[in-house]
Amino acid sequence: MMENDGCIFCKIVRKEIPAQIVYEDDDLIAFNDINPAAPVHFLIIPRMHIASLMECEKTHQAILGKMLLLAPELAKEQGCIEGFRTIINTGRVGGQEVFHLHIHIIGSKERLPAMM
Ligand code: DGP
Repeated sequence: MMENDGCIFCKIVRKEIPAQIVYEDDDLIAFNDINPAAPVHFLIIPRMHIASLMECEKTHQAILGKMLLLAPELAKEQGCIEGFRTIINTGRVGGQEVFHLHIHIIGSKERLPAMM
């Protein structure tokens, strides 16, 4: 399914509701979580509506790889120099609240000690 009318993240993709977008390209969008759990907390989502990791198929291999590879790139840009957490909640039992596949990137804005 390409889009889902009632899906809040599809509405963000279509710019029908605002979000603090930190990255976008033809396939993916990343934006700050509305309810941040840490100083850095953003979500990477595919533009196409995929409900969750459980709905992913072989045809989604490239988009999944692209999402994962984008994570460290954006995390670094957002200030997570040394590391960050990634979370993909899957299904209601897995804590998923928004049924549009997303990766949480969570971390701190680090300040590395000045190099001697
Ligand atoms: P999950 O439990 O993995 O489905 O988490 C969904 C996350 O999405 C949750 O941390 C809050 C965030 N979220 C829900 N609605 C919105 C919204 O309208 N805008 C933004 N930016 N984030 C949202």
